Amino acid sequence: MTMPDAQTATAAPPPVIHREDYRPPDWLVPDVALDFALDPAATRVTARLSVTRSGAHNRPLRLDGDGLTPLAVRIDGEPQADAWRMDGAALMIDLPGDAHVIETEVEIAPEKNSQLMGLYASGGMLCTQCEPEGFRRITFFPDRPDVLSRYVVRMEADKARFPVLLSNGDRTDGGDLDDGRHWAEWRDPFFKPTYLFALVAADLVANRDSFATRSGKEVELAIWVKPEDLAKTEHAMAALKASMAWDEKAYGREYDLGEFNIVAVADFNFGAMENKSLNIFNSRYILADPDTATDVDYDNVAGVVAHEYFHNWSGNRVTCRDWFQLSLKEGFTVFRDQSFSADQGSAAVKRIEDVRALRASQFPEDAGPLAHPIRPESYMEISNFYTATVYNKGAEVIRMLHTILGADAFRKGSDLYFDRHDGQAATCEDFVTAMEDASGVDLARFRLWYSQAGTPRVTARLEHEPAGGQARLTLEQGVPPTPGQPSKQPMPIPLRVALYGEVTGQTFGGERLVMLEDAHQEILFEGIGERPVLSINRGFSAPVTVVADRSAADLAFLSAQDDDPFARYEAMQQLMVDTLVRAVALGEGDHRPVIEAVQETLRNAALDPAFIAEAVLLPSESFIGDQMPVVDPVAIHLAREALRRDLGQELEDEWRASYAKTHANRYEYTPPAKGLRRLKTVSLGYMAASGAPDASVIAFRQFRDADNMTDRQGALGTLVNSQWAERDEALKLFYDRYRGNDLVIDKWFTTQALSTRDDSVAAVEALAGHGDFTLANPNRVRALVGAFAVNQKGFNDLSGRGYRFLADMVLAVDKLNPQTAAKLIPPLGRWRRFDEARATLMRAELARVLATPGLSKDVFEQASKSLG
Ligand code: B3K
Ligand code: ZN
Repeated sequence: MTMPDAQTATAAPPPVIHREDYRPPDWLVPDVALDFALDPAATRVTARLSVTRSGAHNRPLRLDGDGLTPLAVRIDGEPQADAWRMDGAALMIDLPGDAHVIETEVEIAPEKNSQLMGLYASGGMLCTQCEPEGFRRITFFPDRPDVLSRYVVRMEADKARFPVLLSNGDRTDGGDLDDGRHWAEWRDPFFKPTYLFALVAADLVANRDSFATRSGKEVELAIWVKPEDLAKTEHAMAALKASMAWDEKAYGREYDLGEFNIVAVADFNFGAMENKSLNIFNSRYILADPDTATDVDYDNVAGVVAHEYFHNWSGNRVTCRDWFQLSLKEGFTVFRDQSFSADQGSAAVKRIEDVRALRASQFPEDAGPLAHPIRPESYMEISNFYTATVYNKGAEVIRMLHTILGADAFRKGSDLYFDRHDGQAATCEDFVTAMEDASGVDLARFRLWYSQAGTPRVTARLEHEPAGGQARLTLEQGVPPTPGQPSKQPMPIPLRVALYGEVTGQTFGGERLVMLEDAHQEILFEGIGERPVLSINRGFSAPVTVVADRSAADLAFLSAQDDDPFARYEAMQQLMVDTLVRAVALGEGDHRPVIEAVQETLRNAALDPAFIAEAVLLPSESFIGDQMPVVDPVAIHLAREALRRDLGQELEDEWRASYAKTHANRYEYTPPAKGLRRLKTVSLGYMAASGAPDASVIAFRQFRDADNMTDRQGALGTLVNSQWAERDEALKLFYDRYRGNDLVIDKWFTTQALSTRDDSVAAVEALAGHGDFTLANPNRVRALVGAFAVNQKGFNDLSGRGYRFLADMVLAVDKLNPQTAAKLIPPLGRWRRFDEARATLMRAELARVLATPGLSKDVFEQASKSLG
């Protein structure tokens, strides 16, 4: 007998599910009829499943359940007491024939559902979230994505409380009942897995519109919100119509039903959900008006609306065979939404933003204890794998396919994939095979991107032989070890490369695509008469770290000359990072090259202000930390602030000129106006950093006089980091103005949680006791706790208070909502990157979490893996 370990002393660790154990379903459910007698306190769900045996076997029918008690089980219409049994939470039924009709009845309590998975109540409405495994909290069913069914849904509810009754597909019937109740029937003709089921019962109003598809079909569109929010749905509606048109043009994908509904809810675990024809959204990704939403919010609304709409093909028409294939739909759909957004505005700025996000969330994941390939090999709780790796690195992998194959062959591949797998539950392998078949390009080694975790590190060295006019580019790659993968094979890495003549400023023969396939590779360039400067991984053609050892002068040259906007941005970032890493190591730094490069960029009238704003911003404290062997958050903060101050002081005239130039706008939501607003607040930040005596007045004036949230929040962010007298007044004015508007009050919490002042830990602790703080709403939890955990200075306070606060919050949230609690843990898992004192404190908090009885498997998995 083995002794129980620390975890099993309280409860057995959750079982680990392995990809290689996949087995096709024993039973299929081609048709299902659901009947809901809706009530927040007690909803009766009757399910009628036509089941068919798949293959020759005599295994029972297994219907997953979670917290359900069968009140009745009927087989082919006959009540049965003995033919079924429970296996844990699942219902097992032995069936004699190959096809039967199974009926079950259960009762659930949506208003008690704090996990927000399954059927739950939010702000007086009833709605569902089923992905990945929420359907089993509604009724007994084979709750796996490879069981595809046609649904008929009948629901009834109190008409006054729930006048709107929605489900997937088209509404086919409905009417009034006795006692003030009414009913509706919805039919979805498309086969779909359980995770795409949705139902909404609510008192909402709709912004209605329509869209004519390219084949001339008229689609009724509706965005359902609370009456007071109706005026904030125009942007989402415009984005929806633009997405529908874009998918026809870019991918040849047309919408396939007569209705498309979107419902906004205030309590939601994620951003949004692509349920077939009934998307359910976190309201923060639907509602936008100039007074309450920033430009970033507007962009996010459009991006998420597009993302969920695009899932209709990449996810719904072709779905995933099992959850290990999640990146099949998510990586591809993120790539599609990124491409859509790039087409709507500045493609260069969009690429910079996407790479910034990848580096902020995915690179640390790849370098830490939770690293996993985009197609994971195992999990305890699949909800923990809706990660930046599966989504954002997954999108980079699809982008690399696009780069390697070229746009035309990629499009042939996606057409083949959709045609071949329409109506099926497919795998990542199916996707790569379709790309391979359509293009004729051998992608055998490319598949390593699906199986190997870790960010590859590419070292590049350029040598010039002036006599022979040759340049030799030596490339080396290594993929760092990650949990469970101690050694790696070299990956095929597409690198867009150009060489610039130092004197002429011209490229030698433009750009070329170099495929780095081996651990070591040399590329010879001929006809290079003058000293070349290396521009590499242009457009961020591969999700790798490049170490190119370029001088400050070369980086400054590229930041001013490169004709690839991303490479230009990247050169500036590298110059800043090199300067700051050196300053942290030596305690002082030479700021001159950065100051001159920033000055040159600011003075370049040919550049888009949105690009300038991105280019002159210093890299984040966490990204600087990622470049160092041991992160020293205090030294990084001080070095970064010193550089900010010098930039502010040395270029004071430029910042003032740029502020003046960008200041006098009336609000409009267009790419140029957005760029000006961004540059305005960046300029304000540098004016504040310079210590100019009038900066507080200018910041407060921007805050007070703003005719839009971008300017107002931008100014508030500057004020909040300061010691100025205007700071508290601005926070109070902001709160008073927006009290009761949850999405804006979230910003009030976040702005304070991100403050770089010394008192931020204490402020955040106090905010957790504020009357508006609640653990029940995931947006609010993320606004305060999630934001604070990325505040490098405050969170890593040497007292350990930041770590303790986070662990306390994880434990408190876990009791209500395990999914949201588990997402808070990763910052504590970065302990290996810190000094001994901080690492010890972080480990102690992880250990305290793990020692707590009754943990969810979500939190158990993340905390145990993080502790290592
Ligand atoms: N597919 C959903 C994910 C919901 C998962 C919740 N744990 C959102 C999206 O990627 O579109
Ligand atoms: Zn998605």
